[in-house]
Amino acid sequence: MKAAQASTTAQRARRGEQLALWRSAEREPIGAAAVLLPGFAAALADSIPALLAPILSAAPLRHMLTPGGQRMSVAMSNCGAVGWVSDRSGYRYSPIDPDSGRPWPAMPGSLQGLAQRAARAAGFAEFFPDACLINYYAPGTRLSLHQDRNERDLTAPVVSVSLGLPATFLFGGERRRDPTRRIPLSHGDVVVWGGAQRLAFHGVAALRAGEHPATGCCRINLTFRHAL
Ligand SMILES: O=C(O)CCC(=O)C(=O)O
Ligand SMILES: [Mn+2]
Repeated sequence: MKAAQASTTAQRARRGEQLALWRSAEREPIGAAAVLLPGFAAALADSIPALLAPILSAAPLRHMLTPGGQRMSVAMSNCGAVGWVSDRSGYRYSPIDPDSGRPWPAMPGSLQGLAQRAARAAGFAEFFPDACLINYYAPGTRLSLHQDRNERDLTAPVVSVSLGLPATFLFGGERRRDPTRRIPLSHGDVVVWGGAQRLAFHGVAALRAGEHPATGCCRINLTFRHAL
C-alpha cells in the first residue's frame, strides 16, 4: 500500500514536471549554461516542508561561522552523504554534522529524483547529487554574491529549488564585478547552472517579509550538488 502510494506521488510529480516544461516559457535560459525552470518542482513543493521536518529535527538549522568569524544570516542544515559546512577553518564538505557529531540525515529519494530530473531538463543528463544544502531565509536575510566552488568535480551542475516566499536571485558572470541579472523566483521554481557557467557568481537579494501557505514567513532553498 505504502509503495503504491509512493509511486503515485512520484508519477504525479513527473506529470507535473512534464506539464511545466510543455507550457510556454517553462525553460528560460538565463545564460549559456544556466536555465530557470519555472514551477518545475510545483508538484512536490507543498509536501517538501513536511519531508524536511524530521531532517531538521535531527540536524537543526544553524547560523554557521564564516572563516572571517562572522555569523551567516542565512540559517543552514544539510541532508545527504555529505554536507556543506563553514567555520573558522574554512568552507568544506563533511560527512559529519559538526553540531551533533553524527552523519547528516539521508537525502530523501524523492528530492534526489527531483534534482536529477531538473538537471536532465536543463541539459545535464548525468547528475548524482550527494549533498543537499538547506537554506532558511527569514525576512531581511540576503546571500551575498559568491561562487559554489567547494565541490571536487565542477563538471556536475548545481540544482537550486525555491520554496515559500518569493525572492530575487542574482546571477552574474565569472568575475564578481560582472553585471548581474535579477531573476524573480517563486515557490516551486528551479534554477540549474553548470558547464561554462558553473562558477558564475550568484546571490539572493534581501528577502521581503510576507506569508506563504507552504513555509509561513520564510523562504527555503534546497541546493543540490555533487560534492565528492
Ligand atoms: O537561495 C538560493 O537561491 C541560492 C543558494 C546558494 O547559492 C547557495 O546555497 O550556495
Ligand atoms: Mn551558491
